Amino acid sequence: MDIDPIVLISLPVLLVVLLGGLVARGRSGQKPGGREVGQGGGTDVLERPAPGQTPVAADEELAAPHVDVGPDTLPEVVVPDTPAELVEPELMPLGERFKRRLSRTRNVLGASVADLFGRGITDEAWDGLEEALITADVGVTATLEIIEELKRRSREEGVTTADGVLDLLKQALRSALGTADRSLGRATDEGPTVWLVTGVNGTGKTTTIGKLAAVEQREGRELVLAAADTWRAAAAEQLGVWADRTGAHLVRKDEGADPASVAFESYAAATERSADLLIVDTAGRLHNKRELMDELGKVKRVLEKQAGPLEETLLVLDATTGQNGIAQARAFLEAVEVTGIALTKLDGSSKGGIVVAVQRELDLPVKLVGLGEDIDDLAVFDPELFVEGLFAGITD
Ligand SMILES: Nc1nc2c(ncn2[C@@H]2O[C@H](COP(=O)(O)OP(=O)(O)OP(=O)(O)O)[C@@H](O)[C@H]2O)c(=O)[nH]1
Ligand SMILES: [Mg+2]
Repeated sequence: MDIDPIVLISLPVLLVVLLGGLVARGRSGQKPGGREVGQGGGTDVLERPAPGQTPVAADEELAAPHVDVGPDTLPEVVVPDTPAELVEPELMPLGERFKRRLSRTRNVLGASVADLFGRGITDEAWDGLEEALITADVGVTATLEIIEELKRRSREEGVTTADGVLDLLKQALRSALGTADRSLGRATDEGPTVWLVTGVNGTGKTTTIGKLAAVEQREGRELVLAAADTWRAAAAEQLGVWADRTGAHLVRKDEGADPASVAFESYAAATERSADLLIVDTAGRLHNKRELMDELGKVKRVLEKQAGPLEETLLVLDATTGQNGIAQARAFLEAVEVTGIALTKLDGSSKGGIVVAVQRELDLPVKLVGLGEDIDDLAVFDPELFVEGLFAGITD
């Protein structure tokens, strides 16, 4: 085989250049993913440097928190002026989103109501409705109460059609959901609002934070996200992706660092930049793991020491886990005071009735619901629209 002499000469040169590049990369401490991270528990604040701010060495002690900033060391996470995804969002009206995303629960609940009462108000129809409500995870006690009320009212009001029963059912569900205040708390005095987000593994904490960040940034608030999930490096990376997507600032430490110290430093960073809002992500944990629950308590105490009572401690529950999720939530509430529930994955669940059970059994408002995996798939929970969505197309 003939080999061009020019190729023969240039190959070693190419090798030297490549090796040189790899050595330089190794020295800079850059991870293969391209993101620059601090060493030995150092914190990275992935953001543009504030005017006059100077980078601090990356290997200082936890006791002397530092802010590692600068586009020179972190070029790949420079925040764009207006992240593309936040430009002129064309959001589908909330009612329409509920309609589309609740189809699975609708198949269980709405459709069966129409079928059952199609041939009159019979005992079999009531039994069938009871079963459908329990299947949709409304909860046994709430179901029995709702059925009793519906029977009484339909007798008293002379209801004879499926549409009439559906009307009563909608009213019963609306009143079971109540009129709790579902707005997210905001700081009334100086300093950033702080929301702590917690829950068992995989419920959707990080995703919910990302979606929340998009909503808040669109409304013009300056945001800091804290990766107090230090169990896996990937957890901070995941939150970092959301920070990039939404233009929020990220505070993170290396894997294994103390989550409470991330929380501490994130509040300091948020205060320093006069941010409006700090959202703290935590590692998923099982309620029966005492030391992890203690760790969560510590994160909260550290934040409260700096910020006073937190405006929100949100417990994220996965709607697809149904009644199990409620049992887990109860144990959580014993360990840490919670102000509201974010119920995720309603889109993928046929157990949408869990909203009723959660509120009733935990005595906490469902404030947010997750309706999908995308950036805009988060909604402030609205009982009216939820109930309408549940029965859309079933009755008029
Ligand atoms: N369909 C659907 N999927 C969701 C929703 N919210 C989150 N997910 C998905 O659920 C999975 C877990 O989400 P994460 O945000 O990583 O959950 P997490 O609670 O932070 O998980 P850990 O940090 O490991 O405890 C991901 O695949 C998300 O895309 C939702 O509202 N609907
Ligand atoms: Mg997470």
